[in-house]
Amino acid sequence: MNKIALMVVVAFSACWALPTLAGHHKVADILVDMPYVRALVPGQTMTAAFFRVANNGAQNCVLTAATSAYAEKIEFHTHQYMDGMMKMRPVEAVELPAGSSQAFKPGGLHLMLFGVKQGDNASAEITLITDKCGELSFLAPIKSIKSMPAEAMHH
Ligand SMILES: [Cu+2]
Repeated sequence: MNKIALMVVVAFSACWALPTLAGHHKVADILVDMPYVRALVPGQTMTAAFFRVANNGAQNCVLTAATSAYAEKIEFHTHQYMDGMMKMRPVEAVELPAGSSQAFKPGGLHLMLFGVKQGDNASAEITLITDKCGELSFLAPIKSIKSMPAEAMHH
């Protein structure tokens, strides 16, 4: 009788302890907002993805890589003026300190997708990999960008 009573007590205390443990081991919250992938231009195999990523956790994170079944390879890219021209440059990693956010946007930091196959996908699942804050997968709709008005106006 005594043994059974003791086991019940142990089982109960284990249950009570669980929520506390979960709270202590919580990883930083990484959130992605408004993601989209630029639709492939016919004849091309690379494109870019854009979104806003925020670190709402207490831990500083570094985005170290991105993967997707939609692309053979993904790199972080940024734009930089070189020799009077805007050029894209690969970046090894993107720092995401606690409480900060980063915009991946046209003309700035972006995800470069290589080896993309033409298809009728409506969206692409992308996974961001961090050093200490785990991985985050999100669905990015594929949007076609219409003709560029700024270019056309030069003629
Ligand atoms: Cu690029």
